[in-house]
Amino acid sequence: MADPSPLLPVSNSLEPSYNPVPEGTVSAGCPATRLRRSKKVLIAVFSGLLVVSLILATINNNSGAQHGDENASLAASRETAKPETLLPAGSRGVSAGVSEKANLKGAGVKDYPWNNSMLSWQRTAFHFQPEDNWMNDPNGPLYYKGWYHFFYQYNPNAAVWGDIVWGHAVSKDLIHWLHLPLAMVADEWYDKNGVWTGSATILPDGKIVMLYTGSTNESVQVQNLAYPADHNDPLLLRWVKYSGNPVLVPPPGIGAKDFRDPTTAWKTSEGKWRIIIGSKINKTGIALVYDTEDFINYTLSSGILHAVPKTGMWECVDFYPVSKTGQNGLDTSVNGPQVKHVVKTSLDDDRHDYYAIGTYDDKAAKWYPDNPEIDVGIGIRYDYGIFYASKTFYDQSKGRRVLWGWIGESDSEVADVKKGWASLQGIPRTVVLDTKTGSNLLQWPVEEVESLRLKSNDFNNMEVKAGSVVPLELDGATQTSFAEFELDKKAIERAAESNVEFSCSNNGGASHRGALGPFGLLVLADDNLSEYTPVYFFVAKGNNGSLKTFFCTDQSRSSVANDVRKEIYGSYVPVLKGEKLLVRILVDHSIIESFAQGGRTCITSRVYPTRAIYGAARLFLFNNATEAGVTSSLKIWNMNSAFIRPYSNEQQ
Ligand code: DQQ
Repeated sequence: MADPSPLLPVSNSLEPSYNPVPEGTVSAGCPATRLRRSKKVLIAVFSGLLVVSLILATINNNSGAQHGDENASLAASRETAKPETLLPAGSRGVSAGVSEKANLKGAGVKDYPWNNSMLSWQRTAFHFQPEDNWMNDPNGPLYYKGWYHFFYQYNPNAAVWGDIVWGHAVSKDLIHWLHLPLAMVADEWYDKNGVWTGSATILPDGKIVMLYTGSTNESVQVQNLAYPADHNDPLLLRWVKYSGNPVLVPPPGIGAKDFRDPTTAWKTSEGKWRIIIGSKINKTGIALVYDTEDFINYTLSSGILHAVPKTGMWECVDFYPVSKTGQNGLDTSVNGPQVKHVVKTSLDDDRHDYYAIGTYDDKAAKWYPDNPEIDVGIGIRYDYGIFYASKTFYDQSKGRRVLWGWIGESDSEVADVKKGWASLQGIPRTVVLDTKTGSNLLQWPVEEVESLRLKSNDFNNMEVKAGSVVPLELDGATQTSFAEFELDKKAIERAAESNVEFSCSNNGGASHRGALGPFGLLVLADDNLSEYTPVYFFVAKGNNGSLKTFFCTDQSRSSVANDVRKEIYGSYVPVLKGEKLLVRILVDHSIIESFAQGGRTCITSRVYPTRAIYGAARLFLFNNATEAGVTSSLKIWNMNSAFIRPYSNEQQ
């Protein structure tokens, strides 16, 4: 057992509102303890009132935030098609204080007779997955002594959420992974009901501290400290939980199940460390701020970093600087006039990740959105498909900020259990500010994924007439492709005002025809087009001649199976003067990740075809516009598989 003593000097801690009951403790306690406690509870209640009133004051100040201007930004079409057949499973996660997979139960949905060959095809070739069972949020990603470390929420016992511990894997390049033993299991009263999400901070001396949420034996959400048992071990195999855990309990006024997912810490101008933790008060989502010098004792800041009414519980908050000028990533503590700060929240209520760009006031411990109309949780999303509980880290080896996101399943839980696994991680993405628009981020698959490229096929200036489908002759379905599209300029000029009210999810998908769209690619299609997933653009024209471009994915015909979700989603994508329409797509069996205009708008889908699989999966260009022809050039690569397997000593 490694040294469980504090990492850093100890000071007096603040009195919590929650008196933890370690397992085996008789809650009646001795009279002396009770007396001492009741005094402290009074103090806690008083300071609780203070904290709550400060928080409410901040919330009132923020309450002017409204939904975004439909015409002004990426947020223009916040779209979440909610198929009527979706009913929440409502059992394990909800009672523990987190949501879980929406499941296709009820409403007469019958299980499709999936066979082994179909289910085996769904497993991916170059996306990170554990060997089996359930995975959810990315946790504590970091780069240390030549290895990328990836921890993740993992159920070692089943392909559904529950019994959550920390899985662990390492990689030299973020693509090929070696599975290591579990990093942390639920073996203490303060994480008995789950070792939940957390983040890593690398201290100036190179040491690592990990803060994570524990769901206690009483399902109270507390924050715990852990650190590597041996900092000389590049694989960071053994983790020690601090003997004084928990280091934080829900403060007064905050629900016992509304206090989770600590961020990576950053330095304040006073030289302290600062973290934020997601929570809510009534329906207002908030990020609580704590300062610490030693990761053991914390001061709750006088208020909150930020709050947005009607957004509900904020899970997995993230906070980081982006450069206003360069394309490099920034370490979390960087501040100054050359940076903007991003706040991201994962909204428990709709299970999507929203971000906003704004200004951070270090002294006041506050953050203000550049545009309150597209504040966090009511504006722009990282991804308009399936993408949740994401987390960034600063990769000091390449000077970039890398984003990990959990990609859940959209099939039935019955099918997940049958195939023995559920969930993927998206290909890690670099994130930078889009300095051309200044109002959105650019997300792009890390360059290392390009090392998997095999044979490429080029198609130049393909004419795709209005109302046509053009097959692309390729072999092998696991692909990555770049495609650019140019609409016929004369047709654009000719077209009358069209589809000004367009939104991806409310316009009938790729089969709905407008003057200037939809056009794009049919991915994972079979020869007879009985199954296909369109990834496409749609251009709407205003009466003043202005064009507005949308980027969408339509899963309504992705599978003949009935027990999978078949949503149509997407959003507005900014297209600047002189830019062609560009899309990059990564197809890896049951996942399609699409990036429009260099990563301004991204969509990740999970699809479960029954026919368009293995050698039968094909790719088509399509143009379903009524007026405009399209010219398209494409570069398509077959992709190799990544090595993702258990670590063995020979690899050392
Ligand atoms: N998943 C974790 C929580 C987090 C949620 C539990 C988000 O810490 O809030 O598995 O998916």
